[in-house]
Amino acid sequence: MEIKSSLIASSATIAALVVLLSDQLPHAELVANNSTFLTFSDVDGDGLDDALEARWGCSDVNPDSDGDTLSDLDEILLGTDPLEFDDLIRLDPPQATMKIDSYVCDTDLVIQIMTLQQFSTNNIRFYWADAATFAEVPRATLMGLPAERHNYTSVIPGYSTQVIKIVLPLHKVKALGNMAIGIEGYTDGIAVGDQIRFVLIASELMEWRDTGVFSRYHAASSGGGGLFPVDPLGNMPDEATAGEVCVQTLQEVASLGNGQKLFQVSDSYCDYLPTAQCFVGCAGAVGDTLVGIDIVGLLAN
Ligand SMILES: [Ca+2]
Ligand SMILES: [Ca+2]
Ligand SMILES: [Ca+2]
Repeated sequence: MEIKSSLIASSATIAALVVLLSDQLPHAELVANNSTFLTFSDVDGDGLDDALEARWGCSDVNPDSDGDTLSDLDEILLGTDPLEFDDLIRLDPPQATMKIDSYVCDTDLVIQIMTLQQFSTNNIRFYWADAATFAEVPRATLMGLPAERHNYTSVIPGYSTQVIKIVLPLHKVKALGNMAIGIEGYTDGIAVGDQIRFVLIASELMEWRDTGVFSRYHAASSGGGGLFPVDPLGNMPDEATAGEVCVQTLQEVASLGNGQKLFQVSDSYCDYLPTAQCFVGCAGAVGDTLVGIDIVGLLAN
């Protein structure tokens, strides 16, 4: 894996951002005012940074890990398994899709927003919430963040993919404890959105998805998702077995209001993923409950 850095924001931009944020303290919790933009490299150029390739178990030197002509990024946006050969002819017609993922790089939390589109994606809005606060990050603040945008061709006729990366200071995100980051926007004129829920376990930031990254490890009926480390490099709590990752199936059991939902762990085990690590702490008891914040649900209401 390689890490790259580039200087994005000018000192004038930073000064403007600091002034802006002094008036809008809640958003300052999430906004970087550093001038560096540190992310993992995307060595094979498929739109997935090496840290995310590792999370999916994809090759970081092969843009199409399973050789079915769909790129690893295409597959994640389509919801197909990038490690299982798919027959392009038999695939369901693609839909406009927006997904968000994150990983830790040095002192940054890199937020990667990915879209599958025929024409364009616009009007992206960015939200965060903890147990007490629900806030939209003002567009001017968002535009001032260190960011990168790339477009990729897709093997799906008429479609392309777009990746936007934003960096946030990791320590600020951690300071919020259990929280969520959500995005919404319009892809080909269709409203799309996604969210990441974060949980702090033994001071390590964990990402928690109802479905998605680890869903291929679950039976379709389980509604499964996973709880897994955001940091791909280590400093993990309670590592039990190198080369494995904690997977939990979470069932929604109640709505607590204000965007908070109660989930129950209905299955919990360790499974293999390259470079991932298993946690004693999160291979916890089936029946445990967790409170999660549902930004997508809040926006839909
Ligand atoms: Ca890649
Ligand atoms: Ca790849
Ligand atoms: Ca493929």
